[in-house]
Amino acid sequence: MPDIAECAANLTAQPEVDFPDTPFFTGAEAPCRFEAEVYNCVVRGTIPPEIDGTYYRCMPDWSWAPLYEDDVFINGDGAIDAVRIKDGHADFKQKYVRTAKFAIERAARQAVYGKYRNRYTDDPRVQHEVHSTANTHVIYFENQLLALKEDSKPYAMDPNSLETRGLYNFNGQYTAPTFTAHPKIDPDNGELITMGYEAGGDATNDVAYYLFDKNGRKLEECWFKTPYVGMMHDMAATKNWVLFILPPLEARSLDDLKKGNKHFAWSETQRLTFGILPRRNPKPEDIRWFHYDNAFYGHTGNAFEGDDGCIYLDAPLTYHNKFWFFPPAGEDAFTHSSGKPRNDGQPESHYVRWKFDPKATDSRVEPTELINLDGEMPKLDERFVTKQYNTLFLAVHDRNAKYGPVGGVYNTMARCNVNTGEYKYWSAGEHTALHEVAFIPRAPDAPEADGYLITIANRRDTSLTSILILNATDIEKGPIAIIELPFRLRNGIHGSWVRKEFENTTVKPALL
Ligand code: V55
Ligand code: FE
Repeated sequence: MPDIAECAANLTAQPEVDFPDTPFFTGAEAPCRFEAEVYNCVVRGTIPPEIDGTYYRCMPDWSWAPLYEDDVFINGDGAIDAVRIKDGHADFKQKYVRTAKFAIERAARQAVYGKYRNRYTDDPRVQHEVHSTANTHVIYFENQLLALKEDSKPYAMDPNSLETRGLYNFNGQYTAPTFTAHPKIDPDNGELITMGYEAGGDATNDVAYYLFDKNGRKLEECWFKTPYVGMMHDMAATKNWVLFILPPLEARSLDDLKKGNKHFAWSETQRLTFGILPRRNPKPEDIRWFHYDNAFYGHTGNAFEGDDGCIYLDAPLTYHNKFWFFPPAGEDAFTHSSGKPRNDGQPESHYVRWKFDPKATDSRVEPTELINLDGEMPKLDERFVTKQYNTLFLAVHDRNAKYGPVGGVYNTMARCNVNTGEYKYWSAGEHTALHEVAFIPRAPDAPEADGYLITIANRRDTSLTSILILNATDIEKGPIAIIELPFRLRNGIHGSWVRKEFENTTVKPALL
């Protein structure tokens, strides 16, 4: 008589939920597909009483088996986790963003949207302009959450209930169809510095830069053209400048998209390119381009202005295509060399500083190494965004770890001094994937990087997820509190810590 395991193995899942048998969809990355609420989670240790706020993060979580087996991790439906912490207790909530895609596919009871950012691969039932999965970052602005995906405008959500309120266009002031997942908020005046790329439509080299004041009133709008169409995933800002970054992940032509190709392909000839634009009163012709070699840029650490009038940009620099799942056109993602670390003795990546002199006559820039660590998902004390800073938190990959990265998995958190290159770290061990950290200041006026770190740990040994709180000044001791969830989450992308103050605000009604 066959036992339950044999019976299950012999029965095929219904087609709409028969997920591909690949690392993106199985084991620790099998879709969760639930919404959840856990009141008063099990907490080990002590959550410091001064921590009062909510940690939000985005997790791509497929509702339906993808129409194309080779679709990429970053095309899963966005689910938002919220961890409300108050008086040493933690309550957890998780909800899908009600995107147009989510609603249309629920009605169809199967995937009908096609490949990542390729509308020409959709089932004809889609018939919707907006393709956002809202799966990349969630920020707090104007008393609401904005769930972000760089191919669309934000989705606004209620910060308490996590209900989706709709697409948000800043009350008609934001007309570009796309919006970065990495806008910057100036800690001194609350301004939102943002942009959309491919803003003239798929595969166009138009970028729309916008500046909003803290109440969401538009201060600046400037459209300009880039030298090529790269995946402009992150950006940077200083007090007087905005920085745009083009890595050589090049968008395919409209014709290639219509043939069903992936949206991006790694170019082995395009150069990592940087553009600087005045933050205030910019004109399209003001943009100044700088370039380096063919290399990968993922996320910004920080940017600031020096006393010498130059602009500095700090970020990890990777010497191969970290987004190996977008190989050069016509090449195989799993085997092509551009997606693998080079073996010429150069580090895989390190944290570097770029210097841009607005008066320079030479457009070539060279990096200076700050921290000799191979890492990504840089985070800082966000009270120092746009300003000179000392401390960086970086997710790094412990070489002894058993599990390789699927969609960017790290298991170690480092606290780095960007001026000396020194670092301390804590490794969760080989069974655990750590999410990017968010920094929680100990008090509003605490010194830089004096506070706590919050992050999510996916344990492969127990198949359960925990939320970790570390003392940021004592990182190597590991978590001081562990919030245990009674289930497993998937790896997420980005998150935000939001102090308690939204609770007394009225929520704005004007949405698309
Ligand atoms: C990134 C993530 C995305 C995306 C483009 O981390 C770039 C980089 C989660 O979605 O669409
Ligand atoms: Fe990102």
